[in-house]
Amino acid sequence: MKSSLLALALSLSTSLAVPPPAPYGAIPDAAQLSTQAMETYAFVHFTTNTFTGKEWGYGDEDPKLFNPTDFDADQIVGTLAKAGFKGVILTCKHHDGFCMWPTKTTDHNISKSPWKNGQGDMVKEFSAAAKRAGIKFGVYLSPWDRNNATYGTPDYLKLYRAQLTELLTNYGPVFEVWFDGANGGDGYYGGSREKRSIDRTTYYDWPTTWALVRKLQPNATMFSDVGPGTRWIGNERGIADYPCWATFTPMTKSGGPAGPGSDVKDLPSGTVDGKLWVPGECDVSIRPGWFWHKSEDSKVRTPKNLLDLYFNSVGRGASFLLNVPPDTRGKLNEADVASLEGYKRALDALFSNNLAKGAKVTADQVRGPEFSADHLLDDKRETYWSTPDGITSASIELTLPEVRTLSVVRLREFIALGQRVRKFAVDVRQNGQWREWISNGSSIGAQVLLRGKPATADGVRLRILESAACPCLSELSLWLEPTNVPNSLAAINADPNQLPKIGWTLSTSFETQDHPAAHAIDGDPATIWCTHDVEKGEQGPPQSITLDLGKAQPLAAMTFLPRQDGNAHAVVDRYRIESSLDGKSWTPPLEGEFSNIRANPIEQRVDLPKGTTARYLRFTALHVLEKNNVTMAEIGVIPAK
Ligand code: FUL
Repeated sequence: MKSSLLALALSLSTSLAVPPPAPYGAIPDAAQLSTQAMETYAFVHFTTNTFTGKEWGYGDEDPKLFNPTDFDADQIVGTLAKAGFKGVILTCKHHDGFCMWPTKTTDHNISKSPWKNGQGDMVKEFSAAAKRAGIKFGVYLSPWDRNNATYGTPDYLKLYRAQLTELLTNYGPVFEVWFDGANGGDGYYGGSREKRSIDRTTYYDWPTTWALVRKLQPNATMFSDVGPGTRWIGNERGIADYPCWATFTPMTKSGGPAGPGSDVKDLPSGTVDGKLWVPGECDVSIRPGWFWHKSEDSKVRTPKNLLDLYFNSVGRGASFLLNVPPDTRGKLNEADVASLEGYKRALDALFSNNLAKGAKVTADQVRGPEFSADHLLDDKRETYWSTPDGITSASIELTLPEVRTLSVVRLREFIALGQRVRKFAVDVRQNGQWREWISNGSSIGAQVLLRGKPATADGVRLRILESAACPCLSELSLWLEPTNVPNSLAAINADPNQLPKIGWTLSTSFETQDHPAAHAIDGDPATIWCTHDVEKGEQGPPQSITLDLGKAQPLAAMTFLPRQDGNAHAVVDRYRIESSLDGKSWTPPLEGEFSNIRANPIEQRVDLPKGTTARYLRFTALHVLEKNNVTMAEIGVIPAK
C-alpha cells in the first residue's frame, strides 16, 4: 500500500515536472501577440478626398473643402465596435498631405478648415470615441506627402518624424502604426507641381523611424509591406493564401534580401520556417474605393462577401483590416451600416454554438497532465495540448454527446511557441465509420478556419500528419455556418419590420440542387426555392417546408414573396400554415389563398392567430398556378410588437 502510494506520488511528481516545449523558430513579441488576438480591426479613410471625390488628392486641395456637416465620431466608431472590430485606424494624413489634427509641422491642416471654426481635431475625436467604445486606436500617416515642399529632401524626414511624434505622444495608447508603401510621383509640393521620384528602399531610412515608434509606443505593432510587426498581404482584396505562414523571410522578386520599399515576393503566403515572425494583415475596403463616393453607395460589399473575407483573412491566420469610410456628413452611410450589421449577425450565428462542446476528447500522444487534450475545448488561448518532444504526428479524437451537423473546423496553435504544424487532416465518424472530411489542412498559426461540406457525425478526428516540432494546439472547435447570409444589397435593405433571417434553418424533403430551400431565406428576391423537376413527372403539392427560427418568440405574421421573374409556373396560390414550440405538436392549421397573385405577384402577408408564440413554422403549398411543382422567392416572419 505504502509503496504503491509512493509510486503514485513519484509518478505524479515526475509527470508534473514535464517542462513545456521549447519555442520553435521565430516567435511573436508581446505587441504582435495582442494585435493577432484582435483578429479584426477597421480602417477609416477620411480627408479632403471625401469632399472632392478623389482617391489620391494631388496636394493642392484647399483645407476649406474639409467640412463635415454632421460629424459623429460615436456613430462611426460605435458602429465598427458593434460589428466586432477591436480597433480603428484613422488616416491622420493621406498622400495629399492634409493633416487631420492641428499639427505644428505644416499649415496644411484641419485648423485651416471651417469645421468647428478651425478648432477641431479629428485624431482626438477618433481616439476618444475609440476609448468610449472600448476598442483600440491606431494611426495611418502617409510617408508620401504631395503637399509638402520638402518632400524628397532630408528635411521632409525630420518633418515626418515630428508628425509621428505628435501622433504618438498626444492621443493615448496606439495599437498599430500603418506605414503605406505607395509613394513618390507627381504632386503639388508647395507649388512646384512636379514629379519627385525617391528611392523607396533608402530614402525613408525606416530603421530610424521604427526606433522612434518603439521608444514612444513600445506596445504598437508596425505595419508595412515587410513589417516589422505585420506584413501587407500583397493585395487590396482582403485575401491571404492558404497555407499562410506568420513567419517570413523577406526576399525580392529577383531573389535578394528585401527591406521596406522593395518589390517583395511571397507576401500572401509568408515563408514556411521563415526567419522572422511577421504575420499577414489583409487590408480591404467595404467599397470599391478607399474614400466615400456617392456613386459607390450601391456598391457596398454584402454581409456574405464580408463573411467570406473573414474566412480568407482571419481564417488563414492573418488579420482582417476592413476600411469603412465616412461620407460628407461625417457619418457612416446607411448602406455600410446595414451591411456591417448583417455581417455581424452572420458571425454571431456562425460562432453561437461550439459543436465540440461536451465532447469526450482523447489524444494518442500527450506530453503530460498539464498538456492534456481537454485544453483544446476549454476556450482558453493560454492553455494547450502538446506531445512529447520529437513526436510530430498525433491523432485527437472527439466523441460528440450526440449526432451533430457541422461545416467548419477552427484550430489554434499556441503561437507564443512558434508556428509548428505543417500538415493535418480532419475525419468525421458516421455510422461507426471514419471518413476523411477535410484533407488540405496545412498552416494553423493564430487560427485556421476550414470549411467542409456539411457533415452529420457523432465523432471527429484531427490527424496531425506533419509538424516541425511537437505540436502545441490551444483549440479545436466545430461550427455550422449559416446558409442564408444576405448576398445582395436588396437583401440587407429588406423590410425592417421583419425578423433578420440569419441563423434560421429550413427543412424540406422537396428541393432541387440548383434551387435549395435555403434560397427562400437568403434575403435575395432573385433566387428561389423550387421543389421538383416537373418534367420528370414527380408528384406535386401538397409540399411542406419547416422553418426553425432558433428560439420561440411571439409572432404576428408570415410573408411570402412569389418568384419575381415574371413566370407564373409553380406559384403557390393556396396554402396551409401551422406553428409549433417544439417541432412535434402543431397548432390547428390556418388555410387560405393568395388572391390575384398571377396578375400581381407581390409579397403576401398572412396574419397568425393573436398570441402565437412559436419556434417552428410549417408552410404547406396546397395548390399552384401552373405545373405541378412549388416555387417561392422569400419567406419572412414579422414579430409581434
Ligand atoms: C494604398 C493607398 O494608396 C490607398 O489610397 C489606401 O490608403 C490603401 C490602404 O493603401 O497604398
